[in-house]
Order: sequence, then structure tokens, then C-alpha cells
Amino acid sequence: MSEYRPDEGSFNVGGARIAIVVARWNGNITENLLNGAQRALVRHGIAESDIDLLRVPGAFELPLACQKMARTGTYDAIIALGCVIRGGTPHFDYVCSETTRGIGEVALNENLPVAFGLLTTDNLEQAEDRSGENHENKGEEAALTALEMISLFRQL
Ligand code: INI
Repeated sequence: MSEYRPDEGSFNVGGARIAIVVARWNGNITENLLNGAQRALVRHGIAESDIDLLRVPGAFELPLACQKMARTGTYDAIIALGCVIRGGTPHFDYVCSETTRGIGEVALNENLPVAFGLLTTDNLEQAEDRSGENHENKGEEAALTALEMISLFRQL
């Protein structure tokens, strides 16, 4: 059970343009994260025509793709979605840590909200639990976080 719910009531996001970058690895999970993110954006009044989607091979490719999207200067926020499931090798740790570091770096370097929607789980069951059609969906959570950050920065 998630301990955090974004403040859903009061977003100032009219006209916002958002890029979603989604990894194809574990695609059955990441497509559900994408559905969750799109649901949340549309529910908060973001026009479908203001949401652009870019698919990349795996989580490791997310940071560079987010950076490319940021540098178009088109978007108010970017949402990065991926899923890394722990296997028997250290590969999991390398992919997770580099993806996490890279996404954080893009946000700071590009001065843009980049929401971190990377599921990192021990097994498929945990990944399914966090990508279903409910408020535990981490894609939805990432989208709400992006909206909150856009809204917050408009107040500054
Ligand atoms: N990429 C993922 O998105 N999830 C994974 O679980 C995963 N595992 O387990 O290896 C994964 N690896 C691929 C990686 O993200 C890159 O696409 C690849 O290394 C090529 O750069």
C-alpha cells in the first residue's frame, strides 16, 4: 500500500504539454503504467493532443530519451516509465542505479520536472500489484507528481 497520495484537488495545469517516455522491456507492465499515467493526465484536463509519447527499448535508455525530449523546449514536464524486475544477476542493480541517476540528472540539468515512474521490484507479482487499474498504479502516481510540479512552479 502506497503511503503517499499526491494532492489531486488543485492543479494549475491549463495548456500544459507533457511527454511520456516509456520503456518496452517488461512491456505488459509498462503499458499498464502508461495507461495509468494517461488516465490521470486526461482526468486533470490535459488534452490528448498535448501528450506526446516516445517508446524506448529499456529503462537504461530512459534518461537520454528524456533529455532529448526536454531539449525540444516543448514540454512542461516529462514522465519516465519503466519496469526493472530483479533477476539472479547484478544487472538489476546496474540498470536501476544508472536509470535513477540519469533521470535525476536530466531533471536538474534541464531544469524541468521529470517524474520518476520506474518500478523496481523483486518479482512479477509485485510489478503487477503496482501497475493495475487502481490508485496503486505507479504510472498514475508519476503523472500526478508531474502535474503537481507544473502547478507548483507556476506559482513561483
Ligand atoms: N531493462 C528494463 O527496462 N527492465 C529490465 O528488467 C531489464 N533487465 O532485467 O535487464 C532491462 N534491461 C535492458 C536495459 O534497460 C537496456 O535496454 C539494455 O541494457 C541496452 O542498453
